[in-house]
Amino acid sequence: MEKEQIIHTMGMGNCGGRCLLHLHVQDGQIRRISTEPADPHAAETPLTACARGIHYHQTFFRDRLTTPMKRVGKRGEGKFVPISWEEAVDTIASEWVRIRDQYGPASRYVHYATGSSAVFRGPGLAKRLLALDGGFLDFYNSYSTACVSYVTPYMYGTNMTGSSYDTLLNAKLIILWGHNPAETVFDGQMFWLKKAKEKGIPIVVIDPRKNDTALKLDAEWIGIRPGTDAALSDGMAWWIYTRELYDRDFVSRCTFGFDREHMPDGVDPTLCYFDYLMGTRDGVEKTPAWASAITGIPEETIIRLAERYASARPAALIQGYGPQRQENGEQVTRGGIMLAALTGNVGISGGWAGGPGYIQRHEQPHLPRVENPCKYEIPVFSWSRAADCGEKMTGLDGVTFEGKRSPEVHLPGSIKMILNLGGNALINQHGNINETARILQDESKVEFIVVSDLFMTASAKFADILLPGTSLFEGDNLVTPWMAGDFIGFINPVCKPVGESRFEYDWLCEVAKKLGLYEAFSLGRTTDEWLRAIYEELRRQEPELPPYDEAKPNGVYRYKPLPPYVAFAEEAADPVAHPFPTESGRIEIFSRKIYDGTFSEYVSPLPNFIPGREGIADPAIARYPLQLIGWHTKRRCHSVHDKNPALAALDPQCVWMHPEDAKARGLADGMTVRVYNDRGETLLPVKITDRIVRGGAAISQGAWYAPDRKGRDRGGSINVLTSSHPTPLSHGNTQHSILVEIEGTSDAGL
Ligand SMILES: Nc1nc2c(c(=O)[nH]1)N[C@H]1C(S)=C(S)[C@@H](COP(=O)(O)OP(=O)(O)OC[C@H]3O[C@@H](n4cnc5c(=O)[nH]c(N)nc54)[C@H](O)[C@@H]3O)O[C@H]1N2
Ligand SMILES: Nc1nc2c(c(=O)[nH]1)N[C@H]1C(S)=C(S)[C@@H](COP(=O)(O)OP(=O)(O)OC[C@H]3O[C@@H](n4cnc5c(=O)[nH]c(N)nc54)[C@H](O)[C@@H]3O)O[C@H]1N2
Ligand SMILES: [Mo]
Repeated sequence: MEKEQIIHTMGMGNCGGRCLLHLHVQDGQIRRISTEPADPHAAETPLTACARGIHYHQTFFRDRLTTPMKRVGKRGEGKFVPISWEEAVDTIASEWVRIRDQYGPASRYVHYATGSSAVFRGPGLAKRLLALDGGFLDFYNSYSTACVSYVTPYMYGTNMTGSSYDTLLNAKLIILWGHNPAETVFDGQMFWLKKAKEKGIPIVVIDPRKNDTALKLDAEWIGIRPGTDAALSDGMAWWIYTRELYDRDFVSRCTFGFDREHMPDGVDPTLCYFDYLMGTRDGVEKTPAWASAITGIPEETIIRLAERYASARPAALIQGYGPQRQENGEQVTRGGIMLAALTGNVGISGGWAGGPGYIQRHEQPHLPRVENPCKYEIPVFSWSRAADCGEKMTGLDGVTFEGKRSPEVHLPGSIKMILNLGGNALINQHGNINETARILQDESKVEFIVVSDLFMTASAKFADILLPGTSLFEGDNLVTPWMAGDFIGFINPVCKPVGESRFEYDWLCEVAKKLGLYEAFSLGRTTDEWLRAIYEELRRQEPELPPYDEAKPNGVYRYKPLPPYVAFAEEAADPVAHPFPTESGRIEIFSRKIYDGTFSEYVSPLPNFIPGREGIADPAIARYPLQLIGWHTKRRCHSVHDKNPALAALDPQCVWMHPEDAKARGLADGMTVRVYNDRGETLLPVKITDRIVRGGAAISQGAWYAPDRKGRDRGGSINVLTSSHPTPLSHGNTQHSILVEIEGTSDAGL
């Protein structure tokens, strides 16, 4: 037996963080994975792997795709025969050109795919080649932060709203609002929250579920009805305003749209937020009692929360991205920012500005951009509509031309070719699986689909050409922090690609050769040469970085420690000398841009509560009385690791239900139930728990879609129940807004 060798590398999944992996390799195989210990006294966030990280080898080396294949059955049926790489490349190159010539560049689309979140990866490379070859239909938004990233610039003029996590130790109160970093990681935020807890800082969690973070931090849990968060922020604001607990000085110096004195010219001043709270126009005061009836939170709890938040200065109200994956998710984000501004918690250490919380203190490495000659973009969540009937889509559906969105913009046609490289959002991760499958099964719509993946996923089954990709253990790469962190990661492989699998760059180079674009595409570089060039470019901007060969074997380079950073510190201290990067130079509570805009559905210029399409005000609630939400579970990274038995045990797939709701339906814990609505159904065990609010239900997102012969999902895949309806302003995903009914079923067999 060979002596054990330890290879240092870093995770590159879209799992909310980055971890240092120590691969214990013997005889060419990973025997086990260890990680850097979490020193509770560390000055910087440790890059400690979670349960997923230390089980990666058990995910990535089983049931792999090993040869290129072409479809032989109907699309989606999953019938394939092996082909040579030569045939795969020939077919891709010829379809690529045929579709460009027949339908134009805007018919070619590279789908959102985050299986690899490394710097040098399939989707970015495919876009590079398409851009050199006439162009492609690009997308904006993500499945992660569509609403929050779209709408925060309306208020702050930027998405860079994050402070460094060490500042949380200066808070006097921390509110985690639809935020569950115990499972979602957020670059080690729990490390700082645990310190805050030890320091005695009170922590409150607002979530329809008493989530793992609430348990781990022994935090106070306030259960809220899904999709009603903006009513809670309105009710809190009413109390803070009418009891004069707000930061008058900050509001008058730094904000726009709270009061009549700070409203745009030519706009009726009674359209301001305080008048909305007082019901000047609609006769409804947005009192805590009003908010209580909507949110299901007792009135006294709302009042107490409002008082605590307004008086505990500084206080950090941190929203996760869960609540903004709701219908009108925009309003949740805006409500959070509004509260921070109302209480003067912006720009001070221990406060929190809200928004996506992006922070970047070092330059990031990236593939050099090639300009895309095709100037159309769609919001990513509407891709299935663009595949179905793209020619009907306009600016009102979010289509942009040269970055501008107006009702006159028309998408020239539908998507005809899809490249899905390292993603499962063709089926499993997109809204409304049954609808999407019907669209993709129709070969007269999308004519050609290429998928590169490691496994036979639900999306892979819809490929015309299915290619075996390589995992993080089979190639070099560079990796950036998921969101917050002052380091750069290096991926060091342990073995050659499994079977005939290939990294996307290798076969894209061959496609480029067929197109006569090899030189322009590759610049004659191998992957290793590209990584070195990208790193050297970064090193020019960040001279602190050591030479590549020196840093790489460590798996990480940590930049020298930086002092704590507070977003908007200068703006809040002196908004005249340092205006916020908005039109008014202030935090915009009232949005003139929205007020003047044209939309296909109602969009409010204020951060107020709007019930939303599939929610408490939907008449369908009579038939489907339960509000189902999803969450990102610790056992998976989206759909990845679903088949890893070691991780399955961490959180067996089930639907959470409140004891009263279960009792009313005669359900017992552990029994197989049918969760259904008009879009689909899934059969899975029920977990009866008072960790979820009454009237709510929850299924963790990401489980593998597994239809039985009758077309009913048996995998616990939440996306058979979700819709593809986008939010009104951002056109973001609404995958946490789902009305369902749940019933017992004796039909547990296949
Ligand atoms: N383990 C794990 N971690 C991950 C990922 C993963 O797949 N697995 N994915 C990563 C990625 S790409 C992303 S974008 C992030 C996602 O991060 P988030 O979007 O923040 O994660 P979610 O779990 O969807 O939602 C957070 C919490 O919001 C709650 N929630 C849902 N609806 C509502 C609502 O209407 N109101 C309120 N108040 N709360 C609500 C959920 O119960 C959940 O506890 O996570 C990252 N981290
Ligand atoms: N209902 C519901 N749906 C959701 C969400 C939700 O909260 N609720 N969350 C949304 C969010 S935030 C996100 S970010 C998306 C994520 O959507 P996706 O990016 O589609 O996420 P994954 O399921 O992780 O798909 C990654 C795929 O890449 C493959 N893969 C992994 N590593 C590699 C590699 O190195 N090379 C190649 N070629 N393939 C690889 C994996 O096998 C997997 O099939 O899902 C969204 N979908
Ligand atoms: Mo995400």
